[in-house]
Amino acid sequence: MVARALRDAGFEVIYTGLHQTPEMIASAAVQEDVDAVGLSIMSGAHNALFPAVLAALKARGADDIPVFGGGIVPAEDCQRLEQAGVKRVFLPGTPLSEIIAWVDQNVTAR
Ligand code: B12
Repeated sequence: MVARALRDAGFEVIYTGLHQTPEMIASAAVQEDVDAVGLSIMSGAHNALFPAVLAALKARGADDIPVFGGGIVPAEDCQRLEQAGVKRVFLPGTPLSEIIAWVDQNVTAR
């Protein structure tokens, strides 16, 4: 739904599908020369997976690609993830218009 909303708002979205490893995500991001990576994590593994994607991007010299996302994430973990370098984590109930406005204001062409 987030991918569709961003696409409808005019952004080019490459949706890589479910159950990707951090390495697969980082490789695709570098290969496609993206301006940002958006992750959706519903499994409770956000504290492991967000940092793993940041590390996989860094290993490819691509740590300038901003990472943001959302999912079932307790509010206290949001702050920790944002301190660890995730640009923004959106919680359930966030209006899609708020996500679109954030991307519009915070993601720029690299
Ligand atoms: C549809 C669905 C699925 C589909 C997803 C299909 C797809 N292509 O997206 C499938 C069947 C694949 C699935 C899988 C899983 N699911 Co599921 N799923 C749902 C369900 C019914 C709806 C989620 C949804 O799409 N909501 C609509 C969107 C727009 O809202 P949202 O999810 O709340 O997201 C908002 C924010 O979190 C944020 N956001 C979320 N993702 C992103 C990404 C970006 C880039 C941004 C910017 C923002 C953002 O913005 C959204 C708008 O407000 C929920 C129950 C529910 N009603 O929420 C369970 C639910 C999320 N699933 C759950 C679980 C456990 C799983 C699995 C772990 C199951 C498993 N064992 O494999 C996997 C995890 C998959 C993953 N990659 O994380 C649990 C999570 C429980 C928890 N962690 O506390 C839920 C809450 C069901 C439940 N009550 O148990 N699921």
